Amino acid sequence: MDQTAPAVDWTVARDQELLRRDKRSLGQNIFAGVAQYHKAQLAGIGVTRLTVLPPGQLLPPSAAVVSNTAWEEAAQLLPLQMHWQQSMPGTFDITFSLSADAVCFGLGERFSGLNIRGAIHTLTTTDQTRHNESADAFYKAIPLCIIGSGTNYSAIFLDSSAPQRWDLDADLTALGGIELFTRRGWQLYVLGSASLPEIVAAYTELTGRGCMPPLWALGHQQCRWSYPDEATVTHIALEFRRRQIPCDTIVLDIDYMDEYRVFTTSPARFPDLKGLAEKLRQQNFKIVTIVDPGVKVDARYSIYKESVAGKFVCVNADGTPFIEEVWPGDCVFPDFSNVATRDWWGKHLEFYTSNGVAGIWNDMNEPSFFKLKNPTPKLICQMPEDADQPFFQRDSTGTVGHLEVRNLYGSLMSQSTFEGLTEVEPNKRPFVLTRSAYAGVQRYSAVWLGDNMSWWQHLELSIPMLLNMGLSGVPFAGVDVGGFAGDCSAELLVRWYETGIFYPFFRNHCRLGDRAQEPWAFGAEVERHIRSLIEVRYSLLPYIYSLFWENRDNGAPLMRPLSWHYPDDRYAIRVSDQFMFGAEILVAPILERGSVTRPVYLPRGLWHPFGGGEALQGEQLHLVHFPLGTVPAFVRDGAIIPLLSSVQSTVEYHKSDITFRVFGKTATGTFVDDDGESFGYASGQFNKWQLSYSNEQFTANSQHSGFVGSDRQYFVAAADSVRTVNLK
Ligand code: MIG
Repeated sequence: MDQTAPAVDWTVARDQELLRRDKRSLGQNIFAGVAQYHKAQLAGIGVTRLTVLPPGQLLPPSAAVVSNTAWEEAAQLLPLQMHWQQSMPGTFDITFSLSADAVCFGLGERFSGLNIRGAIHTLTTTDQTRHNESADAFYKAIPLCIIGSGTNYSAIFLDSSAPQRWDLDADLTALGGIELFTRRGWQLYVLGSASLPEIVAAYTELTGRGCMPPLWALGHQQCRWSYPDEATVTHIALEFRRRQIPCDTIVLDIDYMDEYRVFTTSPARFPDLKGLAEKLRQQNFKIVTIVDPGVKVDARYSIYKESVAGKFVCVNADGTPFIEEVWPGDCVFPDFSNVATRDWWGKHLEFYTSNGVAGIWNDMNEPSFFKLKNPTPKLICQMPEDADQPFFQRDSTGTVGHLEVRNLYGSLMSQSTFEGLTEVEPNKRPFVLTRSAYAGVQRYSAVWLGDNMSWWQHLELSIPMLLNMGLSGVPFAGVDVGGFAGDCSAELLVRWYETGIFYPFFRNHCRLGDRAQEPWAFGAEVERHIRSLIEVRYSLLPYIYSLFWENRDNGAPLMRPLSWHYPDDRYAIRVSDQFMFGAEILVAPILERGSVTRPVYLPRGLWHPFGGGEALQGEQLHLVHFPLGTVPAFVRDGAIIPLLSSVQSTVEYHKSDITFRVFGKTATGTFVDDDGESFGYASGQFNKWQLSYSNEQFTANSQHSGFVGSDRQYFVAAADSVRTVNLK
């Protein structure tokens, strides 16, 4: 969108001399506060923690760290030959060594291949409208970087919500550096060394893991900016059913509101949201609505009046509400750093739940403004003093300049949303989706990677980008299937679905004014391919569900780099265009227009093409033929995959048959079952089986039983025969 000139210059102290600071000689250390060193064991690995408190500063509350491990004092030495100092009043510098063979993963949302080494990465939440190689700062700021190779990784987690600039050997000097622009206290954690799975387990123990997602949220979600009225929404839902294309959710973008006022609906176009939700419920559909942070300045609008009267909003230096423009026009912005604001906002979510809305989509929460540009991170060289901050927020330490806590805005909005939803419906797992996020967001929300384009390159990039999100602790992630902006093509849409059925978060979304891309938008042939791909997604739901279960246990993401499971494979660590979907499925999609073959690297072992056919031998490259509409995946020999029989939505899940498909002569697997929507599992209301197959015998060993409710038949499919089994 066209943004006018910034009213306030967000970059202060852009002294060109300082910008040219030599990384290798950082000048004088002016630090005069308190630094403490501690160590602990987390998930079985060693962690060192540094706490830095400038004079007169309290440690700001951490939005990320939830672990209350006992820390003991440690020597003043950090791993990785790390050094740190305060170079200016608003700047800290941290340097570390990067060995020649170390790769770097993580840092959340990066427009990059899997290895993010060799570049500068800016962490300041930004409504990044240009997703191209020049883009650096993105919507999310997750300061966790994993460094190493083989079975030997370390990770650096810099827990500070202030802007950070990570230099991962950009000048090829085998040095890493972090510039942290803050005047407040901060903590740095160094994890490892350990294997990649151990590092992620420890990091997610430190910053928490999500609850089980509601099953429906793992189904297909259909979105569009915007389905303009109730009739269109109903029509779209009925088209899915009429065409027998499985789908669980229709997502409402900003136009359902009354002039973009949050917590309202348009009287003309959405006069009866509750009735609409009920009509869709009868067709086994859920509704998710977008909720932006901006609250329209309007003296007759109760949310606005409450927000100002309750002092729940961000303020100017003189204490008056800070006002900026977004979709509704002039708006005030809830200060989610303030607990009282989070409670107030969370309570209002009852507006949605009481109207039958099943989940909340938080957008524009970097926060994004129409006039005021995002901080220009390239030019920041220290945190401005309070007097020069664009506006102010409040946390438990008192008033704080926005830039110090900006990176938390999206996460804290998600927290408020998650807590608000659980408050209203305590025994329902919330579904929250957010665009902006900080470390730890996985406890509250799923994420999508914002405004991608309907470009082949963005399909390709979705793989390493989502892999790095998963390694950064956030498993429930996806990108807009078909691409958000620009016109999608028939071929691209089918190829995108071939990959997208393996995104943990699986949603088709498209921008206002661009070519429609619902599954039927390109005619019968394309529709037939997409239908069968979405059917595969639904058949995989029991497997996908068990992967979320595993994530709860050990933090493992669903999408994993090959090296997660094959750490000694020196080729696997370099593969950026394939991924493991759990331990058993390897996905290698076609990512190029007009292409029907691609090289696929299979790690050691035997691999079965997902759609059937001769198994392929691993530890080599294969040229594989994937005609349009193929599931571009291989199953590891030795796996048992639970597959659901065909359904139109997850409402049918507990009544539909499950087939345990055995790949190979001896195989193992797991199957978990629960109600898919309550927190009953946390108090033992679930079933878990260890599955095995050998000598043509299938056994299901019950490891836990506590859920009664599925009314289905089970089958085993092995070596061309299918027979029923009983699960006890
Ligand atoms: O300024 O709500 O990333 O998914 O459709 C654009 C309209 C605001 C940006 C989101 C996109 C959404 C759109 N929003």
